[in-house]
Amino acid sequence: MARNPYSTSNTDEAHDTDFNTSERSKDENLTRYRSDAEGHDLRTNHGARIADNHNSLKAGERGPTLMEDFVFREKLNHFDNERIPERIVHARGAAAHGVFEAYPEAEKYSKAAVFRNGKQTPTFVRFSTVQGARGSNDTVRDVRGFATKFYTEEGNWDLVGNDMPVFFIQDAIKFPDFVHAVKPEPHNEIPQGQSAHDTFWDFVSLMPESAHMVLWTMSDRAFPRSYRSMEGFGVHTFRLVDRQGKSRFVKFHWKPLAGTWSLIWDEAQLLWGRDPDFNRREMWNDIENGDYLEWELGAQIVEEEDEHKFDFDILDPTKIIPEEQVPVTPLGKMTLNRNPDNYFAETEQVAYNPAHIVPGIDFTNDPLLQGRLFSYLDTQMLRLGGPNFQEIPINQPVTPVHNNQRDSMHRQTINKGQAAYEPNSIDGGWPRETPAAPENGGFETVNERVDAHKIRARSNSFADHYSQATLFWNSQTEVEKEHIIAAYTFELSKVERPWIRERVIQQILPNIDLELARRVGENHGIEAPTEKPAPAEELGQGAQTESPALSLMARLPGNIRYRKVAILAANGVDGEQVESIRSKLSAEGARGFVIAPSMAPLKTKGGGSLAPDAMLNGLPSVTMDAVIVPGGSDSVEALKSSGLGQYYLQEAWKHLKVIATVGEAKDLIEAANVEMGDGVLNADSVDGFFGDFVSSLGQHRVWSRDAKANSMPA
Ligand code: HDE
Repeated sequence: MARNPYSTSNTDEAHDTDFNTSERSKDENLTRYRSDAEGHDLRTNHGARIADNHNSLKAGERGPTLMEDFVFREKLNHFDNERIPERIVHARGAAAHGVFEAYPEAEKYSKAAVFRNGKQTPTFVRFSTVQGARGSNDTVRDVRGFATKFYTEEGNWDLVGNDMPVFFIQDAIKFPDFVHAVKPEPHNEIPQGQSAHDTFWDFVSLMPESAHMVLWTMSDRAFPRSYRSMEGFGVHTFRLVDRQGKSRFVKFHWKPLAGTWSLIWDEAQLLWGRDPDFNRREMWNDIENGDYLEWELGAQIVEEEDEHKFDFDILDPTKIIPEEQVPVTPLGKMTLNRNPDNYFAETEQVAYNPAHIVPGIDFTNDPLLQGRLFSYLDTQMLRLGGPNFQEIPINQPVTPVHNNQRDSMHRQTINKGQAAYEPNSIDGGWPRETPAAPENGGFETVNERVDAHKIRARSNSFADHYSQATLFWNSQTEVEKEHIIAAYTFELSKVERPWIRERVIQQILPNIDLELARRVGENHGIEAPTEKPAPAEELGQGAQTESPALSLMARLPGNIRYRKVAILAANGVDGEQVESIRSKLSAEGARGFVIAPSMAPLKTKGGGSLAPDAMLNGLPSVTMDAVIVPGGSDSVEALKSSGLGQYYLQEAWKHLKVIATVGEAKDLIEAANVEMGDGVLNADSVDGFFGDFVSSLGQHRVWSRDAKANSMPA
């Protein structure tokens, strides 16, 4: 069993080496804290067995409860104190354990143990939304947090990133303003989990540096279909330091091996009601089913001497480095393969901090990153109740931890010895410093020369606020552009003050693209200017006008792995077809769910019995990626006469999903008033459509249907 990293047994060795750093090392470290009640007696917190957990101690059967009842008092007292403050941002999250395995290439750039060729490092990843409360919805229009704790053999490295590569502001001093503006408004705490309100648009329309990131959040990236289909980014420029001490600038990327696919807005909104836990539930179920989530970690690597060769400042967190200018070098692969045992103990109590780095990784002077280095520990003191939260099992490194930090609330470690200071000659001089080294060394900051005046100002190199927003806009497909126009239109429709809407349409959007401003303006009856109003330095002059990698469509997987497909069925369904559909789907790595009017076992056409997985309103079409309706005339008739059956197809059609029917199931399409063609398939056998079904679903949706989708009343 792995040792408790806080255990105090000193050795005379120069380095701590007696610890386990296998893939499972974090799991083994957690094992000692796991508690399983099976076979155990019910006891109080001080260990006394409880004889009656149903009745408090009273003065007579109908009398008052007695103060003396320690069993009652302790139980209520603990319950009354169960809650801790939720995160000020990123309150709603879901997490999973995994493992990161380094590729051979990685160790060329960093001496960190996590990047040693083939090295396996346990990880714990928490995905989150930003704006909403802990109990809000998963599929809101928002940024997603993508925070990874690597339990490396040299200490924890936290890569606390997002699913979008840029941020709203350039300097951390504006973070409280930004968060106050985006959070529910202070007078009535409305709206929850959304940016569609006055204070958000007021702030961002007064802060042109936010234009690029706001544009990302108006795209369909703002509601990922699954965590597994989401990119991740470290956002800031960091440094990797190799064994020779050479430092290079890097931007970290998580590339999902499943490709990138998102929800669309109407679907995302409906999911708030149909399944507010949509993303977390899917990740949980997929992991339980062995369908693990996988990403490649990559880095865009920039030699120090190339720092100034770009037409933007690489320290500006509102900028990307286009992948066409610096390609992403893969460094390793992460697989999320184990659900937490306990949400509170692990997902809620985990504390990420961008300041947690290890030798071989370093910061840059990005002013947003610099501010973050202060903020996380500070907020965690309040949230987790003092400085000893590093001892909470999920936060412990797999390395031993020895230093002279002592005491405070809830200290668990029993530090032996008398000398809680260094240097000392009483406890043999332990614990001792470790000099920096190519391997197993102490942390050494990159020896960057900083020679400057103290100044409270923004660098001129941060003045360009629009050229990359324009680059993003130009890189979207027509469908993506339409969705962005619809998003600005919708969001601004929720803004009550006309001058804020006007400011966005007349002073921000035209600087990104005149046509974007015109279209959104048209939908609001506000005239957009015909020339870009911002000063030349804010418009910038991005040398690159298009970056295909910025389109979600650039990484459509082409296959149907992990897709969830509804198989609509009622009594009389052709059972053989159901089985054939299911097995063909699973051969492609997708999953079929039999969805029926009720949960009663279905009688199939051939006289067999089939257990439904869910009811029509239990797994509605918004929770599925595609729909197949097998034949069997009684089944088709039953679905036709059900409002929910027809609605299933209408909604799926509206959301651009592939719909396939076998034989007489075509009647359901007609009854639902859904047009054939454009991803609505029919054949006499499952084989007859399955190839087309796979190629359409491999594109995630039937994009060619987008222009007419709004004609469907569903
Ligand atoms: Fe955070 N951020 N942040 N942030 N952030 C927090 O720390 C902060 C920023 C991110 O799953 C807080 O423990 C400042 C960028 C994630 O537990 C807090 C600034 C990026 C998470 C905080 C930023 C992030 C947080 C709240 C501007 C992407 C959730 C609770 C300088 C690169 C981690 C907590 C989890 C959480 C501060 C901007 C990512 C208040 C001051 C940029 C994924 O400390």
